[in-house]
Order: sequence, then C-alpha cells, then structure tokens
Amino acid sequence: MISQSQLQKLESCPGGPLQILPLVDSATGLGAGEQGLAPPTLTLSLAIPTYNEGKNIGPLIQRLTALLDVALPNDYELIVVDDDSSDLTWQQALALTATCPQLRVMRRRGERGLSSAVIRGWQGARGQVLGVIDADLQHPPEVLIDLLGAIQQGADLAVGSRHVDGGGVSEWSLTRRVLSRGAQTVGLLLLPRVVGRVSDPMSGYFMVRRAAIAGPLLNPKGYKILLEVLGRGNIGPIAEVGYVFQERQEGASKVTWRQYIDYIHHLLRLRLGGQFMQLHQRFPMQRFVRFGLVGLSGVVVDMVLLYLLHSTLGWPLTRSKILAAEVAILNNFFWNDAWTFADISMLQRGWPARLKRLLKFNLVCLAGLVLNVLVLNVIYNLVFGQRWAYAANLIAIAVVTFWNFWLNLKLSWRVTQVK
Ligand SMILES: Nc1nc2c(ncn2[C@@H]2O[C@H](COP(=O)(O)OP(=O)(O)OP(=O)(O)O)[C@@H](O)[C@H]2O)c(=O)[nH]1
Ligand SMILES: [Mg+2]
Repeated sequence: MISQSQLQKLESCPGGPLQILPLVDSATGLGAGEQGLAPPTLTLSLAIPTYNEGKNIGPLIQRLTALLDVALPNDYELIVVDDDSSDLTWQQALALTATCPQLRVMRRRGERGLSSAVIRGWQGARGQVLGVIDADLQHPPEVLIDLLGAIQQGADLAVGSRHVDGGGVSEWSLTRRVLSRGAQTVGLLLLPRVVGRVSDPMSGYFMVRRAAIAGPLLNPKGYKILLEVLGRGNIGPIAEVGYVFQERQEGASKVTWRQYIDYIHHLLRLRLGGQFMQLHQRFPMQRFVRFGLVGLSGVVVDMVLLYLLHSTLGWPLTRSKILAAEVAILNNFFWNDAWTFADISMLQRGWPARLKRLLKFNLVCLAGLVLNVLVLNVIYNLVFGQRWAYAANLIAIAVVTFWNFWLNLKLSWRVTQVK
C-alpha cells in the first residue's frame, strides 16, 4: 500500500492540445509562463511510458538513477506516464518516489496510447532536452549517456539506433525482422525526406532538444513517436548511437497488428498532412459528404411519398409532388441539423434558433429548386442542343447540390459568436 503523502505526489496528466511549449525565457518572461509560473528548468526530462510494467519499473528506475545521479546530479527528472495499468504500475512507481526525488508519476485516464503518453509527459516536463525510453529494459539505460553527449555536442536529435555500428537486435524471429525492415522500406517510399534522415526511424529510444519541437501541434498515431518528431519538428543536426535491443524479461508486449496499420496511417497523414489540411480548411469535405448522403435519403422520402399520394391515394400530381418535396426537405433538415452540422446546432440550441434554421434551409432549398430548373434548361437547350435530358439533369443536380450545401453552410448553420 502507498501512503497518503505519496499519493499526494501523484500528478494528473496534462490535457488540451498535444503541443510542447517553449520553457519560459527568464530574460523576457515569455514562453510557458502563459500557463502559470514557470518552474526552474532542468537539463533532461525523460518520459517513461508504461502499461502493465509493474515488474520492470523498479529495476529500471534504479538503473536510471544510478546513471543520471552521476551524469546530471539534481539536473534531470524521470516522468512515468502510466495509462492506469491494471497491474497498478503507477502505484509501484509512486512508492519509488520516496527514495528517488527525481521521479514524477502521472496516472493518465481517459486517453491511451504510447505516443500520446510520451507527449503528455513532455508537456509537463521542465527539461531543455526531452527524452523517451521504454520501461521494459529493452532499451539499455547506459546508452542515455551517449545520447545526452550527442545533444550536448550540438545535435537537435539523438536517436538510439539498431542499424548503426554497435546496434542490433538480440533474438528477434525472422518474421519480426522482416516486418521491421518492411515497415522501414514502406516509410522510405512514402516519406523519404522524413524516414530517410535516420537509420532506425522505428526507434523508440531518443532525445530531442525542446526548442526543436516546441510549437507545432503534434498528432501521433500508434507507436512511432519519432516519426512525428522528425515530421513536424524543426530538426537540424541528428546524431545516432548504436544500441542492442534487449529481450523483454518481464511483462508482455503490447504490440499487435493494429500497430502496423496505425503506422501506415501515420505515414500517410504526415505525407498528405499539409495538402490535406489546406484542402480541408478551404472545403469542409466531411460535411459535404454527409450533406450528400442526407440529400439521397431525401430523394427516397420524396419518391415514396409521391408514390403513396399520387398512385395509391389518387391525389393530383402537382399537389402530391409539393407535399412530397416539402416532407423531403423536413427530413433533410432534421438529419442535417442532427448530424451534418450537429456541432453548430449544439451551439445554437432552443426552438426559436432551430425554427430560424429550418426557415432558412427551406428557402435555400426552394431557391435551389428554381436554380435546378434553370440550369437544366440552359444545359439542355443551349449546351447539349436539346439532347440528353437526363445527363443535363444530373449536371443540374450536381450544381444545385453545391449551391444548397454552400448557402446552407453560410446562412443556415452559420457559426455565430455564442455568449
Ligand atoms: N502509457 C502507455 N504506455 C504504453 C502503451 N503501450 C505500450 N506502452 C509502453 O511503451 C513501451 C513499449 O511498448 P512494448 O509493448 O514493449 O513495445 P515494443 O518494445 O516495441 O515491443 P516488444 O519487443 O514486443 O516489447 C513499454 O514501456 C510499454 O509499457 C500505452 O498504450 N500507454
Ligand atoms: Mg518492449
């Protein structure tokens, strides 16, 4: 059991955007101070992500402190970020703080994953140099000293590598070696300028200068935090230090096929990131797709009602069509309000606001109908020379879909300042 005083040392995990801030500049007072008083800075903060590493955490902390107490006395911190492990790793780590004052422990709930755990740890860190090491002793702690040395000699990033002199893997199966190299090759093909900068882009053992990654929003997926650092950081000189990836002695691996899928996803996101974000900012694609799907549901409603009113009940065609179209518009409004633009409707609750949106939506759709007829006529008569009426109608529908979407986006579900 841990004591009450130890429990008080337990830290909650930073929240908000995944972003590292610069440390406060004592001369100008600018930097992380916006978030509160700046704590004194240290040379090194080492994040240790853990998930069910209860048996490893003790020996690891012991080896790390033995090394760093000599290399950086009182000038480093170890930050365990535990994702609320079922084996209570965080409690075991907390118990170690009694003999290890440099140790900090964060218990994270509500968020999971190796890469984001590392960033959360760095967000709460006070070091000028930010590092990461696995908790299962597969990364030999002694290599830290060389990594630190490389940074002190001017590198922005120092990577523990299995693929340079002095590096390797201990007893990996052929399948694992092939998968690891295969993943690296895919990375080189998709993202040569990022992945190609280091010999071991899959490494989870490295240190980076805070200044080189402070600022940009980070968005890592899966296990490969180094990709994110290389892809989004402003990384100048890079050093590599060989190390032999040890066999896990205790606890179980958390690697599954999921990590390989996440890796490809991460590569694609970094590759397309810039272009995709720009496009997304200019055109809200996801909303448009939803709007289109809702529109299709409206066509079904319209058709079914027209059939019921006209063919089954024998109503005149025009009257049936007007009612069917209006019900379809109501159907579309309901789904767009609840799904396509749900985030905006949430900000503008209440019946008066909803009725206002419905009225605008109705007007835009009616205007769209008039436009539809006009465009159909122009294309059919002037462009296609009175041929291909259905092709002309398809084009008219496409034009009006954009019209409806854009006007409703700008008028009906406009983002207003809500007090
Ligand atoms: N906080 C946190 N840590 C994690 C999570 N998944 C893995 N870890 C930790 O990240 C480190 C690396 O995970 P491992 O499962 O050992 O992955 P690996 O070293 O690539 O693979 P193995 O050789 O199979 O061990 C270990 O310290 C894990 O405890 C997670 O979801 N959250
Ligand atoms: Mg491991």
